[in-house]
Amino acid sequence: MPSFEIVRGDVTRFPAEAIVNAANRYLEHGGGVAYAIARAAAGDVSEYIRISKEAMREQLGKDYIDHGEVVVTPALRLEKHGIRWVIHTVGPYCGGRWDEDKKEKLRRAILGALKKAEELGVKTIAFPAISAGIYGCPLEEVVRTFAEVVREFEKEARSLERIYLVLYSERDYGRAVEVLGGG
Ligand code: AR6
Repeated sequence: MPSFEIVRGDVTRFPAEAIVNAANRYLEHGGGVAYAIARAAAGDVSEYIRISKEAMREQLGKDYIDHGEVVVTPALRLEKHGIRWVIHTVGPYCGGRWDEDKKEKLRRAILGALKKAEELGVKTIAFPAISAGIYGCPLEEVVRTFAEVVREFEKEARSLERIYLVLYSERDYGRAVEVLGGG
């Protein structure tokens, strides 16, 4: 069964075979962790947007992603950290609110990325706190949902050995550890 660990760090340089991007449905990596990943991977953000949109057309046959669907792009320059793939997934927009519908959308976004990681046969995957930034979902609820989905997924896991939730700020890291009762 894979372990679930909460760590403080920068997902663009986290040594996991697959990292997850908190994307929007058009893969326009305009801000937040999406922009950081695109810039670190390709140097030029618009180039990584082009690569992402092309991958989306090939993999999904359309030009947008629904919650639960994912698109995979190569890690390019991130390979120097041992990263092989970027898995793009789309969490809910909350704007400070939280309810069952948002939770279900986040659940699907996380699960979609975990399933794709299994398909890719990777051992390690690192997630940012999807939807807890620009999309305004409460961090505590996001962390709680991660823990639940990972627990639910554990039985299905074959190749995955370690699942990381990477918190960017010390403060968010502290809050996340507290949610899970001391980490
Ligand atoms: N490593 C790890 N976590 C990070 C990093 C990093 N380098 N940079 C930011 N975070 P956000 P969302 C954290 O806003 O809420 C984009 O424009 C950040 O502190 O990146 O899902 C997309 O294109 C926060 O906790 O994603 C979408 O339009 C978490 O990552 C929209 O933002 C997620 O914050 C998606 O919004």
